[in-house]
Amino acid sequence: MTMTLHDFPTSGHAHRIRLFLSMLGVDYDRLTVDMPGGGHKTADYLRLSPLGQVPTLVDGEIIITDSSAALVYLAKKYGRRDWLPEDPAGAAAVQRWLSTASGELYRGPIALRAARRFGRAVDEAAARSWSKRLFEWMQAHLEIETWLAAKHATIADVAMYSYVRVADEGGLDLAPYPAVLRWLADVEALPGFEPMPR
Ligand SMILES: N[C@@H](CCC(=O)N[C@@H](CS)C(=O)NCC(=O)O)C(=O)O
Repeated sequence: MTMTLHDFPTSGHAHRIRLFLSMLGVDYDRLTVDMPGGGHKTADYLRLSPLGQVPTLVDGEIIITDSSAALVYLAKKYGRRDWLPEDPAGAAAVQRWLSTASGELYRGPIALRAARRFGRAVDEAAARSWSKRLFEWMQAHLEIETWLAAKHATIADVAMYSYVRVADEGGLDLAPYPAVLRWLADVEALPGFEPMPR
């Protein structure tokens, strides 16, 4: 049975999953949720996703309502240990960045983009401060390492890519972080890459 991704084009959370499915070469059906019309808060959609959030990945009986969880699921399902190492240190290194994708990335660049593009009420000073701390850390890490969590690309890179790529939509300039720009280009050169819509 073909998997279905409930998504929204400008959602970076949804893009993470589309990007990984494309890199894996896996076919799936795509259903656009009418978020501007409140389609993510209807009774039908809330039965799938109790928090009323996009994306949701449905694979038969299995329903996954979080982008990081979906990346883990797909890596495990398709047996891709290169994308999700199973040794203790390797798995922890990936998890470190999955947590960052739901934590500091969300509090910083994602919040600023949501404020500018979708009018979300945001503490801009706090979001700018989180963004600076995050990008300084990524810059220092990527000056030494090619990828975020291993000597090769992993789902950590997929999870972090989408919203870092469109950080400028939140008024953030990546020019002071050349190693981050180099890393973005390296993700874009991976087989099966699919761009984040603007
Ligand atoms: N933890 C979720 C967060 C998803 C998320 O925040 N989605 C946004 C759209 S990009 C959303 O549905 N916001 C509406 C809401 O939270 O009510 C994930 O990683 O997939």
